[in-house]
Amino acid sequence: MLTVHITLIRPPIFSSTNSFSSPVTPPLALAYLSASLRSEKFSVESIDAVGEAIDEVYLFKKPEGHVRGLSIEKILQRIPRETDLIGISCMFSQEWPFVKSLVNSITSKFPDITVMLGGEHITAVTILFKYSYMVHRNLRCTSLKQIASTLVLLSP
Ligand code: B12
Repeated sequence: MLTVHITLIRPPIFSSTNSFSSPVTPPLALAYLSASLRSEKFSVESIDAVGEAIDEVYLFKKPEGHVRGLSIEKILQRIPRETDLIGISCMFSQEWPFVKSLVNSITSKFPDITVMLGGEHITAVTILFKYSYMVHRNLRCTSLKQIASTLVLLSP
């Protein structure tokens, strides 16, 4: 049976240029999600964009803000070729414009890979996203396990 490979991404921290702090925290969501997915025998890789470039801060233009962590280009380089599904966490609403740019870059570079979003911003604005979690290829799934299992069923 096909082993579905999942890449989980915790995006960099996005904060206002006027902010005095940029709280660096461990990626708890990725830890929980990857442990749960691994227990179901899915193959999982995590990209913690904050932890992997904790001292890198750069200016993002639209909207203007400070980004702490890996650049979008470096995140793209870390996505393994064998990945079938990419899960991106968006915990804070102020991160959404940046995360949207990240999602657009990922879907342009990897048009065949299913991208799923989750986390508190996505859950909070279900009106915007239609389902608890948005998937760019119209697959109506509400959990990573559900979508990963769907990919297994769709495989030859
Ligand atoms: C701990 C916490 C903090 C900590 C650490 C945050 C962190 N980065 O880890 C600290 C104190 C630093 C903090 C700061 C802030 N916080 Co805070 N925080 C929380 C709190 C209490 C718990 C979050 C948590 O760790 N949960 C446990 C982890 C495991 O859950 P999780 O990350 O949500 O992930 C789960 C799901 O969301 C989902 N999931 C996550 N990602 C993905 C991805 C995919 C693909 C899928 C399928 C599922 C999925 O699965 C995970 C496992 O179940 C929440 C409220 C709450 N009860 O959740 C508020 C909360 C997230 N914080 C909030 C806010 C507003 C802030 C601040 C902006 C406050 C401020 N004015 O400064 C700052 C911003 C920090 C920043 N990075 O810029 C709001 C966010 C609202 C919003 N829509 O933006 C919340 C929701 C509280 C609230 N109701 O107001 N916070």
